[in-house]
Formats: sequence, C-alpha cells, structure tokens
Amino acid sequence: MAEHFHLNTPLLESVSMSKRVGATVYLKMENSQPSGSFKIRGIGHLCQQLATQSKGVVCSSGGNAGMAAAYVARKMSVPATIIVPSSSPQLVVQRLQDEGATVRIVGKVWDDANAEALRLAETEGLTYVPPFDHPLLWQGHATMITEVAASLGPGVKPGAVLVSVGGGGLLCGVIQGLKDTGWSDVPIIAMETVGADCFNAAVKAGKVVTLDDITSEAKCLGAKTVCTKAFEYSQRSEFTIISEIVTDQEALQAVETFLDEERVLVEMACGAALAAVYTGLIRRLQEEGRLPSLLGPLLVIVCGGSSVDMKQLATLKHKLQT
Ligand code: PLV
Repeated sequence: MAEHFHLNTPLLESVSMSKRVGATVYLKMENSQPSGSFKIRGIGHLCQQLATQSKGVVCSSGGNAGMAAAYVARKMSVPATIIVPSSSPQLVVQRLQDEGATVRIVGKVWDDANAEALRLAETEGLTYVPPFDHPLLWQGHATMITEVAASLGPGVKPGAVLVSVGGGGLLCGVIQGLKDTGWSDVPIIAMETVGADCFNAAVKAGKVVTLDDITSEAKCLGAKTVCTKAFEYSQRSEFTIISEIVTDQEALQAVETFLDEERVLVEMACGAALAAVYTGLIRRLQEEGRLPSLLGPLLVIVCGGSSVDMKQLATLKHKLQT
C-alpha cells in the first residue's frame, strides 16, 4: 500500500485483563484510528483502489464504516453520502456531518440502508463503499495483524485473537492477516450479541442465514446476514473460529468496566468482544478444552466505535437496566 489513511495503532498490555484471563492480554487499540475504529484500514484501502476518479462515494453504515468513508472522502476531496438506518443514534449523524458528509436516514436496520446505497450508486453513478463484504476491505484490515506481529517481535505469537463480528469483515481481515503472518493456526474467538448474531446463527445452521430482525442495541453489529467469506472460513478445518454470543447487558457492562480499568470509551459493538474477558468466557473455553489451558498471549482487537458518548451510555444503561 502506498500512502494510506490509517495509523499504526498502539499495542498495549492490560494488567487487569491479564489478571482475569490468567495469560498476558494485549490490546490492539483500533479505537485510536482517525474516524474512531478499525474500519479506516479497509475503507481507506478500498477507496484508494476504487475511488480516486470518483464523482462521489456512497456508504451504507451502522456508523463506523460511514465515519471512515467520510474521513477518507474528505482527505481525497471527494463528496461522501452516508446512508444510516434510523437505529443509529443522533450523535453518529452529527459526527458524520461534522466530517463533511451528506447523511441520509433510510430504513430501520443496516440492510435497509444498504439497499438505498446500492440504488444511489446505480442511479447517481457514485462509488459504492461496502462496510464489510469486499476483498479490498479484508486486505486493508489485515494490516492490523501484521502490525501486531511487528510490535510483538520475532518468536512471540498470540495464543488466541478476540474480535467482534457484525457482517464479518473484521473477522475476514483478521484471518487474512493471520495467513499473511504465518499464524493461521491461532484460534479466533468471534463475538456477537444476542439479537445481532448472524454469524453464530450461520455456524449453528451450517449455512448462511438471514435474521428476521436486529434486536440488539449493539447496532454496529447489526447486519442480518453475515458475508459468505466469513461463513466459508468457519467451515474450513485449517482455522479454529469459536463463535460465541453475549447479552446486551454483558456487552454494556464490558464497555463500563473497560472505561473504568483502561480509561477508554468504546461502543457496545466492541464491548461484545471485551465481554469475553469480563464474563469469564475465555476461562470457560479453557475449562471446556476449546482453548488451551496454558494460553499464549490473548490479542484483543479493540475495534472502537464512534456511536458512544456519556449521554448515549446513560441512555443504553437506562434501556438495558444495568
Ligand atoms: N460496523 C459496520 C456495520 O454495521 C458499520 O457500518 O460501521 N466493531 C465496530 C465498532 C463496528 O463498527 C463494526 C462494524 C464491527 C465491530 C464489526 O465489523 P464487521 O461488520 O466487519 O464484522 C452494521
């Protein structure tokens, strides 16, 4: 990649999480990317390949893909239209507008907004920026793993990687990165919330399925159907992908604990992954023999997210009564 938009993010050791897990925990701080999440890696790469001559980009998003597209478009001096569903909080709309994007609210969930983005791309001749389902996105996301390898140095390899899954783009990127690094045998724990669990549903059904609705408050995990590539990876024997779900309450509690202990505010989409540590899920997987009892360093992808501030946190707490 020539010039790129993402940053090389810090890899921090978390003492409090390490204590809970009983192994060293490293946090890949994707929350510190411009635009607030890992999405900038893939979307920056995709736009460099597809949008240099563009008259404008259009992106459907729960929020963070849109933030990345708006940021990249501004840097490339290309107009950006972001389509979000009505479930995205007002603070995201404001942040997208502050980034210079035109924002349209269409439909109830991301899938509705996506149909409109595809239509606009077709009728207006705009470059469509998908939030999770494209090989260029996965290639861009993969850089986070090669960076981790460089930060850890030779001879150190993660014992497992912990990620959140929405539409599965992050998962595909992490797997791509593990392949690039020669770490394909590292198990991945893929986390979703109940009610935004399209990957878990696909793994259980043995085929890609479409959820009836998104009932989780982790709206940025709210794709009704996981991308085919993510499902395909789950079926291949060379990768170990452990699909698990947590409740919204657990994801929100994880956001709060992470804020208290690491002094960083992330959204519930990220809290889903963090909850695997705070609820004792990692320990349970070890007890069940699904992860080694002597676990190497646990790599947590802190995917971040802009759909949160103290007011939104209070709103979610009230809604979920935590
Ligand atoms: N969010 C997408 C899809 O939403 C979006 O439009 O922003 N963590 C955060 C903070 C996210 O924003 C997302 C995706 C994920 C994790 C999951 O990534 P994915 O979709 O690549 O699995 C509907």
